[in-house]
Amino acid sequence: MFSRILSRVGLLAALSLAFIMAGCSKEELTVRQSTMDPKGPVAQVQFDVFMDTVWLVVVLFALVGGLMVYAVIKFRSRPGDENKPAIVEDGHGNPLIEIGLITASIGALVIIAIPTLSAIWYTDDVPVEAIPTSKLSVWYPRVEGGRENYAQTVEEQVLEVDVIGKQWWFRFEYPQLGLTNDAKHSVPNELVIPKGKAVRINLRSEDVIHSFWVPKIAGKVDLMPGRKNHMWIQADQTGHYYGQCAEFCGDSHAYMLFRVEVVEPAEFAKWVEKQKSPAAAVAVGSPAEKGKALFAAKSCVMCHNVGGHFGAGAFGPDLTHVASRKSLAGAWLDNRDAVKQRALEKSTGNTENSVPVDPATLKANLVKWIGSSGVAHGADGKMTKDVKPGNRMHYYKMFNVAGLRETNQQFTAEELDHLAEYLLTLK
Ligand code: HEC
Ligand SMILES: [Cu+2]
Repeated sequence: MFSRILSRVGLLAALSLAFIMAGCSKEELTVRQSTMDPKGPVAQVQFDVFMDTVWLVVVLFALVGGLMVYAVIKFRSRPGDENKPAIVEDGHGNPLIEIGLITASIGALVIIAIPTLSAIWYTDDVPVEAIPTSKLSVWYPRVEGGRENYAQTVEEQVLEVDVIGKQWWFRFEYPQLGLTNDAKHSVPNELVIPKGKAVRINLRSEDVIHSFWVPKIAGKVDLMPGRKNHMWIQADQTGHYYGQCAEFCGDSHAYMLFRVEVVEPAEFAKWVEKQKSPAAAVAVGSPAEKGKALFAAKSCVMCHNVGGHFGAGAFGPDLTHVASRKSLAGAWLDNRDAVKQRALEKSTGNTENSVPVDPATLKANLVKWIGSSGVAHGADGKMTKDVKPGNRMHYYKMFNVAGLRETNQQFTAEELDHLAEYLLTLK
């Protein structure tokens, strides 16, 4: 009887273990947001802390579980035990074992605390080791100096990025490079960084608490209203990485994603220049020209900046280069061909490989987004379903800005097409 139960328990344990291990297969490690697949030093340190803890806990589990199994088998009831008293008399215990166990528990906590605290310390700001004082930097001249000149060195050799959280999208600014919202050159939803370069991330929020998390590169630090937080990241392989707001922040929190595009340093320099270039002129008489007129007439211009065309808007994402980005609306809408993307990921076994923007998908996304964001009413007069519930485009439930509150815009299919055609020219 006993051995039958034991063998069943054993079978169940083996099956569960098989299921758990299936989740750790190499194939599954290539999922887009996996903390088990670190691609930079910060993610690596965080992963190491996790694994240190796992191994320690495995040892503890084996010890405690082993003792328990031993006791269960050794002291099980045997034939002839009937005459013994049912309840064994309590002893006083063994002070040596008690003190030993308390000391061992404290020891285990200390062992976990050492890598944990040093990892927290490491994540907090760019360490001296990550600053390439010995190498000629692509953007900044060589700076001598170790820890003494740390502050100055950081300023000159580390790329600074301000990350601003908004409901429900991220805005990225590069103050050293002149890419800021004030200068009308901010970058929504896609953080572009050069490979192998330490990047200091300054985190702020313009409304509620959000959190910055790119599982393969680093995470997570909160963006707090009225407070400046910071961390640093570095990515050692080029590619397209997937990030996510990791702190509940309202209706569309689940749709508040972002991307990190890691590129070669030379490509990064080109990208910076491109961000500063204004939008091209639209062809006279084209659908895009009609769309441009609608952009001014339908209040889009109040919230969105389009460099060289419209400069008043600062509240919504900068649209000057919207057609060059692989995602839209807090990276919730993907502008790539989903089938081709999946095929590429499968064939290369790497989710960081990316196909380029697909103009047809981008256009469909633009029409869908503009036509559903609290603005369009169907033929029956009912509001169409939001792509992102409660989003701050057009309807202002939260900020009562005169003239903007519930603008109740309506668009015909043709108008949506023209607006999309215009935005498609903003490469
Ligand atoms: C009241 C301010 C406001 C107005 C007016 C407005 N938008 Fe927006 N727009 C936003 C906000 C905020 C977002 C970001 C929404 C999100 O991702 O949650 C956004 C996002 C977008 C995006 C996606 C940008 C990206 O890179 O993710 C496009 C495209 C866009 N708006 C186009 C338009 C057009 C076209 C109009 C006019 C018909 C318009 N917007 C009017 C505030 C506004
Ligand atoms: Cu958020």
